[in-house]
Amino acid sequence: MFVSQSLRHALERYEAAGELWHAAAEVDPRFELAGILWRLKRGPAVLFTKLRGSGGRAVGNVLNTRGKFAAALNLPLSEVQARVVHAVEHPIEPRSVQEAPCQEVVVDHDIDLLKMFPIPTLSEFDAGPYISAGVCIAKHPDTGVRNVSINRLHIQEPAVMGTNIAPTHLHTIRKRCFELGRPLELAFVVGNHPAVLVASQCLLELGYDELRVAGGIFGEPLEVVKCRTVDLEVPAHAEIVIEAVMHPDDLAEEAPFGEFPGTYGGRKQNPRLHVKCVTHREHPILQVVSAGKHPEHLLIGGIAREATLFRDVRKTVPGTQRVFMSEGGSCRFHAVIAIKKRTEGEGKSAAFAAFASQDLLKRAIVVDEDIDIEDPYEVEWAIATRSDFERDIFVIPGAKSNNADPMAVNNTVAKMGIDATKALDAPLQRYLLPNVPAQVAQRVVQRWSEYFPDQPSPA
Ligand SMILES: Cc1cc2nc3c(=O)[nH]c(=O)nc-3n(C[C@H](O)[C@H](O)[C@H](O)COP(=O)(O)O)c2cc1C
Ligand SMILES: [Mn+2]
Repeated sequence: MFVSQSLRHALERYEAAGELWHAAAEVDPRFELAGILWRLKRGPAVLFTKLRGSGGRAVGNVLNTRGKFAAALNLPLSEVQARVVHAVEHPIEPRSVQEAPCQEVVVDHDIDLLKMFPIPTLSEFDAGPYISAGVCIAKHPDTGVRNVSINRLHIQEPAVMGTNIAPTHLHTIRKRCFELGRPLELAFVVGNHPAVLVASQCLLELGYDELRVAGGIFGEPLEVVKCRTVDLEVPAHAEIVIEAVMHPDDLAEEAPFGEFPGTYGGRKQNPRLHVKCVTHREHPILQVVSAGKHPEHLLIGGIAREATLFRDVRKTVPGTQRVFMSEGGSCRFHAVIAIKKRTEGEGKSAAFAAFASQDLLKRAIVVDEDIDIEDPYEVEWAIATRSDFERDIFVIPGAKSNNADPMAVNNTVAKMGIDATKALDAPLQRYLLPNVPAQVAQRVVQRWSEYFPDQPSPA
């Protein structure tokens, strides 16, 4: 199965599935574009070709549903988690190419980002226009190993951007560069295949090049090309690459910005970036990830975080079947974990392993494999019928979190585990699900049109 590595290829697949709409009227990148993406928050991707101001093209809602990720990879939805877990465990080294679509056009003077691209303003109280889907490529100065993240970009001057760096690998890399007295070179890659976005969000150790996960997801090396003015390589099939440099003590006011927990991040003194060069495809498409609790931002991180969560919990509980991070928990704070329990206590072990795997995770519900973990009704039912609230719920106060959680104090927060697995020593009939015998249920389905000839069969 061949999946091309470009955003455009993913859009072609969406188009064929009726999952790409084209906005026919002129749209203002200031709020109006985001308003449309909010209204279609669980709907199709939208391509904007008539944008007020700079003109140019933009696309949003590329990864606002799990089904889109599956479609972009030509995979059934049920196989997506296993594919990303496999990619994390069997990453593939990128392959360098000499010529790349992302460098069809090279602009290294008179750069004015707002004139070049239809950069949107997303939320009412945002500090200004932001590039929200920029995949940030950096290199550790000691090891030369690449690091990949997504960092928002506030357009502050024609060729100056502000960004925000949480306590991530990028933060460590920046600090180390400045200790060595060197500027930090960065490339921001905008307009990526969904696999590259998901790879960028995998929680792996410092020194693990996340672009290798993109190769693992594709099943072949991701093609990369050398940047023109910085010593970095970037995905060759991207739409736009912004090559930039950061200097020590060069800070400016950045934010507010609508953030993923559905809160505004307050104004801060944050690093500035000086743009050296912009390269792009002909007629580039600016990718927009909606911010502030929109499912797209949540899912990009959620799909990636589920993969490493699954891997880590399975190390402790080998019977781990599946994990799910719900949008209600911002795809960061809450997880449901299905296990095939072998020994008593494994429900709690799974929750411990989950908390150890991810700082931001603060509620882990562990259920048996018969529960559909994506269905909140089923999960609630498991808690109601299989947990004793004195014995099976535990709270760990003051555990490690980080400041992306609006409830964190000194980067700590309380974590709650709920073991909603069946007791292994309980008599079997306690968990027997009342229903008609299986053969009768089957016969009812077969005879349905005899009972109700004029009615459609229920799903
Ligand atoms: C759409 C989107 C925007 C993000 N913006 C930021 C940001 O501005 N600053 C930040 O520190 N993390 C941001 N993140 C989260 C980081 O990209 C993520 O934590 C990443 O795994 C960090 O990688 P690293 O530890 O390898 O540097 C964003 C994530 C997404 C999906
Ligand atoms: Mn990293």
